[in-house]
Order: sequence, then structure tokens, then C-alpha cells
Amino acid sequence: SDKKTAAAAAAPVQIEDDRTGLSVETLKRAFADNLFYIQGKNADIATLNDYYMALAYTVRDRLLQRWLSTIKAQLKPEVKVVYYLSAEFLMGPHLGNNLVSLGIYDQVRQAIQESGLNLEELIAQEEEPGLGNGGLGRLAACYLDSLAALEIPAVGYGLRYEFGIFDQEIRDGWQVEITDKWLRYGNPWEIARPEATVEVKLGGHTEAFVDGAGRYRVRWIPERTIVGVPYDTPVLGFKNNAANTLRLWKAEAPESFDFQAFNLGDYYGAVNAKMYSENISKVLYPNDEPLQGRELRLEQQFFFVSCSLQDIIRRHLYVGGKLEDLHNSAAIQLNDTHPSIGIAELMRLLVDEHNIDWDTAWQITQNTFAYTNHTLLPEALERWPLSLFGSLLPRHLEIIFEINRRFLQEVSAKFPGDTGRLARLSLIQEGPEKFVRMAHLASAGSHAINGVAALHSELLKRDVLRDFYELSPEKFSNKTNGVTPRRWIMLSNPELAFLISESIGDGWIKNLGELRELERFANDKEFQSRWRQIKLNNKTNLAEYIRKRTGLVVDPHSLFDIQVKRIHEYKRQHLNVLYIITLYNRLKQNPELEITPRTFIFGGKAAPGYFMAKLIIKLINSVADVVNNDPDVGGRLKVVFLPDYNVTFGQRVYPAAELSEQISTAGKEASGTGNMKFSMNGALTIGTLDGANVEIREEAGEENFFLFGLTTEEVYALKARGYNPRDYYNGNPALRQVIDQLASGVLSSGETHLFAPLVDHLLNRDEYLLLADYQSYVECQDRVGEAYRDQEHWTRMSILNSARMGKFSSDRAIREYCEDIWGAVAVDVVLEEYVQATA
Ligand code: C3B
Repeated sequence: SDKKTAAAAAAPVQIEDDRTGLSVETLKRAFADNLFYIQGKNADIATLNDYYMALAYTVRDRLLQRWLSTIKAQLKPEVKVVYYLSAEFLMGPHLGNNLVSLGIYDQVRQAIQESGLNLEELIAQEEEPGLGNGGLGRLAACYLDSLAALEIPAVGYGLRYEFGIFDQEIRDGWQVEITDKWLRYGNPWEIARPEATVEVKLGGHTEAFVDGAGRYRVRWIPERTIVGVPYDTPVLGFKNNAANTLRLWKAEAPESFDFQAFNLGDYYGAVNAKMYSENISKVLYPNDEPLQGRELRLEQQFFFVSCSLQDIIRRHLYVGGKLEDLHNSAAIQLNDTHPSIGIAELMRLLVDEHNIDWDTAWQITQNTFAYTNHTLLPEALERWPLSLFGSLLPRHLEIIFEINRRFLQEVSAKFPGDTGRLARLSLIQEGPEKFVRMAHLASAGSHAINGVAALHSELLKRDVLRDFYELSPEKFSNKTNGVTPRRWIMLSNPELAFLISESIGDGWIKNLGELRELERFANDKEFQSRWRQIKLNNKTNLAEYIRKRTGLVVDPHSLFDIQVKRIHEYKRQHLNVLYIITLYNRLKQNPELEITPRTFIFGGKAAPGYFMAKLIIKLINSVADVVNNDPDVGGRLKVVFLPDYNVTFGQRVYPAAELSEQISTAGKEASGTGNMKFSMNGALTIGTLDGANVEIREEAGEENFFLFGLTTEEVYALKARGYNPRDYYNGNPALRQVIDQLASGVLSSGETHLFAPLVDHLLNRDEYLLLADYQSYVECQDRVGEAYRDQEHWTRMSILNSARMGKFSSDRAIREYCEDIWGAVAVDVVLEEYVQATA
């Protein structure tokens, strides 16, 4: 210890603030301090979660300076801010990502290790905020990451659901939904801002009046008022000074007590009103492509949109802006139609509350809003019954009628006498029951409309929004989706990230196009073997996780063939199952058959009310039972359904995948984004020409992509001719055997009726053309199995896939939005010195 003292004396004295210092010593001290003073625990009684919280606060302290400096840099009249309005943000766990963004992963790992703990274990403690269903919510999260990485001023606005997407358990092969109590142990990443609360009105009726200036005006006499309280979460840029904000609204009652009712002794009635208000942000609707919305869903949409627009206007006025110039300081993006009521709400705020004339207000609105469409499924296009809409938002319905009246006048002027077109374009769908068409409201009220992959944007113009395209072609563009390489390579696949950086430098993290330089190594034996070793390590980790979660033992040397995404008929998980049964039948017929050993891994949630999707989960589990336990199979095939697929689990899955299943019916998947994450991490794709698959194949090279199935044109043509799935059943013995087995009960412990609805669908309707694509899929899968035997060639294809995915960075997508739609530019953030607050 004499030596130690001498060393300490020799070292320069370093004074670091415990809240900002980044040395291992300071981090350790801050960590211990937070455990004691914030969690109120010491090592004797601390749980793993206490340690996680202490670390989260340690990291939070180290990002606050960035956050406040960013707000200061952006709070200026000349700055244009992007407002991303989305009913869903599927952010994933924050801790690991924030360590990556701050560039302090290594110091923190060491500090935690020297404190006698394991960083990975603490990271795993975090309960992920599951405030989204799937692709749409995760896209919003990737876009916030890129906005911050590019230092674009941006705010994500959404709902602070008390219960996010349900946790999924599997019991007896069936999905069971468990409430997601993600806030149970507190959320160290959010800060409530009750001083920025806003009021939202609902219900009631409207009254016309003439104001002092003799103008005709309308006032809304609402039935109830709800209060929106903002909760802010920082979104860090990667190794820069920017920290944007995700602002989520919680619904509260204006007063916790109705004193009138209380004085009359109606205590329960008073509390009831409070509960009613708070219901609005209680729970996320668990449908990814919603069928028919409920009243509460419309209340949710209006609630968060109204809060956000009031907030946007407040900021604009605070920096001294004039409302006439709103579009110069605000670009509002509608993430699908869920926030599209914002068009009518902004009109109401401008015309009714700020006394701006209609034409000016409409100019401002159109110039401010832009709309992204995410789906072609007709049943997913939102529309609200007029009666429901009018009773909840009477003033907005009037405004929509007026927008529609003027809009249809324009249409008549451009297409005189075309009454069919008027009916098709109208914001109101006529019929015995009338509806407000939200996609039409969004399209009419925006200056830009985009799809999320090249094919999807073309189909939008051709089908779903054809009349809007013919009316205003200049509004339309494509913005192919992207994903953030920070979370989906750096954080999820650190070994691969290390190898890449060692080989080509680390510029790829901010400029994913640089991955191209990996092409040089595609044939390099030494590089190939390291590439393979990393994949094997990731597979071994996933295998261990599978064993812990399900008890199943899978072989890390088998081909890991993975399909993770929401369960939906159009995504065709059951086509994958038809192939598994086909392989199984071949092995039963000839147990000596040489096949490539495979592990089929599935993950995904079904909407609780979607019977067929739930039956598909049961099917996967039933087939797993049979295949995994048959001695004739001898372990060469394994089928795994991993429960509770979420972002955290995705981070384990993509790095371990060798084959990515992207097998939707052509023309149905708008884009897909999992397809991009798989490919970046070196998986090969088996897929149809659907969504972004088309562009992935273009980039990767057709020789590095397993293509099968009908094209969109062929799908249309076949349906137009009259599709009869039974023709395929009758004409294909292997297929007939599989379908017959489904019907017979051999795959469902003798329960013959269990899969009857599935069989019935496939044989009599088969809307998604599984039987038509079956043979092509089987042959393609067989080619995959063959190709895997040549490991050198497979590895080359794998390297080339990663090398060529630069296009699918969300940074590229966000740059395109900024340039073509938002007109937003980067704002440099200068880190302010920490200044002691004085009274
Ligand atoms: C999804 C689509 O199904 C995906 O193809 C697409 O990649 C993502 O959006 C992101 O654009 N989507 C969704 O998750 N929820 C909806 N309501 C509509 C589309």
C-alpha cells in the first residue's frame, strides 16, 4: 500500500463532478451514491433492480447537460423543428443505447465490474417501454434515433400508455395475454413536466355567434375537459451533443375531486369521473393493423394530437413567431392516419381560438402537415362512424364538412361532371352508415404524401390513393424505410461491430454506406472464418436463451431459420409451417434422407381478438411438439416458438439468424423493417417481391437472395382470373398430404377439429395465396438447404449482404424526409457549462 500511496501522490489531482465525470473511479462513486441516496439502499439489501436504477441515474446525470443545451440551441425563432406525431413509439430499453450514444460503454462496464457486478445483467433488468405494436412503432423509434444523430431539431409526440403491448405467455400452445406493468418499478428515463400541462375538450355541442368585429364565429361548448401532462424522455444523438425529446402525454382529470359531488356525499361518483379521464392513456390498443376502432381509441388519438398541437403553437409563440408563419418553424409528420385528426384540430385552433380566417388557416395547415401511409390492407384503413365522431368531436365534424365542401369544389373544377370521382374522393363515405375517412383527411390536409418502400409507393398511387394522385401528383413521393445501425448492429452485435470497425474503420456507424468496403473481404478466408465464428457465438447465445426460456435444446451448428414479426395471415407464418411439415414427411418416409439440419425459430404476438392469428401460434407449437419429439427426425429439425417477442429479444435474434423469412403475399407488406435488420447482421433472405424486399434484393444482388413466389402483378392477375386453391391441392400430392394431416388431427394430438378453420380457409378462400405459392416456396427452401452445405459460399453471400445494406440506414431515410418534405436542417449544439442555480 506504500506503492499505492506513492502512485496516488505522483498522479495529477483530478477533480471531477460526481454527476458528470467519466473516469472509472468517478463512475463507481456516483453509482454507489445513487444507490444510497436515490434508491435508498445499500449493498446489504439492494436488489438487481436497485443496481439497475442506480446505474440508470448515473447515466442520466451524464446526459442532462446535452439535453438542456439542445433545448437552448433549438429554442430560437429561426429554427425549424420536426414534430413526429405517432400513436406508437417502440423505443426498446434505453440504458445500453444511451451508453453507446455517450460513448462510455467500456468505462461503465469496468466501473460496474469493479463494483462487483455485471453490466450485461444490469442492462437486462430494464423493463422495455412497449409503447407500440410492431413495425410502425419501431420505425418511429429508429427515426428519432437518426434525427438526433443528424442533429435535426425534433420532438416525438405520443401517448404515455400506462400499460404497453401485453406480455405474451404460451400455455398449452396457445397465446395468453398478461398486462404489461412497465412502470411498476419506476422509470428513471422520464421527467414529468406538470407545469406544461394542457387542457383537451371532448363532447358537447357547438354554438354560432357573431364576434365584436362582426365576424361569424363558432364556439364549442364541451361536455368534459381532460388534462394532458407531458413526460419527457431524452433521445441522444450518437457521439454528438444533441439530445432531442420524446414527449408523451398522460391523461388526468382536471381536479382529482368533484367537490360538488363530494359535498353531496357522492364520493364514488367523484372518484369515478377521475378514473374515466385517466382511462384515455391507460392502455395501448394491441392491434397492429387495426380492424375497427372503438370510441376510446378515437379519444386517445384526439387527446395526444390536441395536446401536441397546443404545445407546438405555444412554443412557436414563445419564440416570437407569428401563426401565419407556423410552417416555417414546424414540420408535422403524421405517422399513418392515427394522428390525422390533427388536420381538423389545427384548423379549429387557428380559426376558432386564434381568430385566423379560413383560407389562411388552411394554407398554414397544408404547409405544415405531411402524411406517411403504412399499409395497403383495405381493412386497416381507418374510418370512424359519423355518429360516434360527431358526439365526441362535434366541432371537428363541422370543420371536416367544411374542408370537404371546399375540397370537392376544387375536384369539380378540375374534373367537371365526374360524380363518381367526387364520391370516391369525398372525406365522407356515404351509405346506410356514413363514415369519416381518415386517410382522405390526411391526404387533403397535407402538402406531402409518401409510402414506405418503392413498390408500396407505386401501389398507393395505383390503388388506395389513386384519385388523390390524379388530383395532386406533386404531393406524392417514396421514402423507403430504414433502421438505426446503432441499436441494430453496434448494440445488438458488438462482436460483428468490432470486426467491421477493425477492418474498415468506424465511419460506417454514422455513414452506413461505408459498409461497401467490406466487399473486399468477401473472399478472404481469414475474414470469412472470423465472420462465421461470430455468427456461431451469437447462435450459441441464442441457443442458451432458448434453453432457459423453453427448455428446448437446439444445435448451434444447425441452420438458424427465423421468422419474427407480428402474427398475421398476410405475413404467412403458416406457409413456413407447411414447409416444415413437408420436410418432416420426407424424413418419415425415408429416415436415412440427408438433409441440412435446421432450427426453425418463430416469435411474434397475435392481436388478442384475431382468432386465426392465435390459431397459427397454436399450429406452430403443435407441429413443434410432433417434430421435436419424433425419434425418426433425430434432432435434425427443431421448431421453436419463443414467447414474448419484443425489442429486447429482437436484439438477440437478428445477430444469430442465418435465414430471414420475408414471405408475405406480394403487394401486402408495405415495407418491412425486420428484413433490413436481419440482412445487416449477415442473414440471407428467403422472400417474395414485396415491400422493401425488392430493394434489399436489388442492393444485395439477386445471386445473394432466395426469391420465390408470385409477383404483385401475378397475384392481381390470378385473382382476376378466379383463384381456386383446390386446383393446387388436387394437383400437388406433397401439398395434399400436408393439408390432409392438418385436417386429420395427427398434428394436434388427435383433435381433428382443431385446425379445421385454417384448413377451411386455405381450401376455400386462401386470400393470401399460400397454396399458389407453396411449390415455389418449397423449391426455394430446398435450394437454401443445399446452399448452406457450401459454407464458404454461404459466408461470402452473408458478408455481401451486410456490405450492401447501407441504403437501409434510417439516417438515409431521415435525410430524404428533411430534404424533400420537412425542409429541416441540422442545428449545432454547444455544450453549456453547468451553472449552479442561484435564487
Ligand atoms: C407496418 C407495416 O405493416 C410494415 O410493412 C412497415 O414496415 C411498418 O409499418 C413501418 O412502415 N404497419 C404497422 O406496423 N402498423 C400499422 N397500423 C400499419 C403498418
